[in-house]
Amino acid sequence: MTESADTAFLASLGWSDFFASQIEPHETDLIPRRIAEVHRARLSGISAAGPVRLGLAHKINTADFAVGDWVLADPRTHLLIRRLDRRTVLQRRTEGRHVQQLAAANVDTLFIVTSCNADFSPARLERYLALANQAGTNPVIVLTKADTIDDASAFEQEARGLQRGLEVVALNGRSADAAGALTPWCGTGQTVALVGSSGVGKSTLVNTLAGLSHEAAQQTGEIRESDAKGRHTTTSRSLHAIAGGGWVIDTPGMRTLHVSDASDGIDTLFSEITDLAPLCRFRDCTHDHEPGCAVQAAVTAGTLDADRLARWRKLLDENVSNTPVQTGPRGNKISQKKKY
Ligand SMILES: Nc1nc2c(ncn2[C@@H]2O[C@H](COP(=O)(O)OP(=O)(O)O)[C@@H](O)[C@H]2O)c(=O)[nH]1
Ligand SMILES: [Mg+2]
Ligand SMILES: [Zn+2]
Repeated sequence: MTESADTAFLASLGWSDFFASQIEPHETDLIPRRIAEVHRARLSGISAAGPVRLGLAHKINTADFAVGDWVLADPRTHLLIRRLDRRTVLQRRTEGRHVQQLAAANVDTLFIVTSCNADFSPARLERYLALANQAGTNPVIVLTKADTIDDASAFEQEARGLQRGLEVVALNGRSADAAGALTPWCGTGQTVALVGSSGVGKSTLVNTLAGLSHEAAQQTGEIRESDAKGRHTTTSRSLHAIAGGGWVIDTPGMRTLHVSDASDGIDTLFSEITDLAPLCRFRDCTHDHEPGCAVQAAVTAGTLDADRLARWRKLLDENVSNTPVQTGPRGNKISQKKKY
């Protein structure tokens, strides 16, 4: 393969200057690979020729890698040399665990999927938004099953109010038009992931997106091998090609959500509240009972919904109680810190 074809292929996989600039002078002979599958004892990466199983040194723990990671490998032996820093990382802490579990890396857009029915819950959507913000990904709310109701606009409007500038799309995931509605986030080299409760239509959307380009779908390798013990590992996630050159990652473990390690993500989500804090009389105002509180004044004036304020407080409390004070170094989580 020529160098320019190789460069174009890498770009179609999401390679960018962010990753290229991490290559050290002594590493120019190595080749970049994007992790497509993570199993307990095996990692596979994508190459222009199809999927490749990466060689692992003894000290390597596959749990330290996420689908979507970029790594450098030896071009002859396929031995994995090192992982490149992540642009974004979706991870969660399972109750009682010390380390966070990785779900996906280098995801540009997180589709937060809910349906136009009783599944729609502002509090649940806010949890996913906090996670997306914390991961550094752009959240988009996808309202499925719009075909089952007369008018989805009330759901759309409520969803839009959950975060400043939030993008919201209502669609029928079973129709081919759904892929069209999602194209702004699914262009060449773009990576998306989906989260949401069971039954909202995530798999349907993945199929609609992936089904459009059969050739591209085969490039992901459709690896269906079993592990050494002859059974599929349930923790694996995978990268599927979608029409238009993008990629979609399944995140089966992110159906329910327990928020931790997300204080910056929560600040971004509730920026209309955090923006008011500097206007309160007391610097350490809890916006609960203090005189001269700008947040309480906004509730009284009707510009801030009291339920929204209550959900903010609840999510902050939950985040504090689930976040260990000492977090071990893990990955290189980049949070989009905003200063208010
Ligand atoms: N009418 C309608 N049904 C849908 C839509 N999206 C998904 N479904 C149906 O909802 C059910 C659950 O979908 P599935 O993709 O398995 O949900 P998942 O658990 O989130 O992966 C299936 O019967 C789908 O056919 C939609 O937009 N409209
Ligand atoms: Mg599913
Ligand atoms: Zn206050």
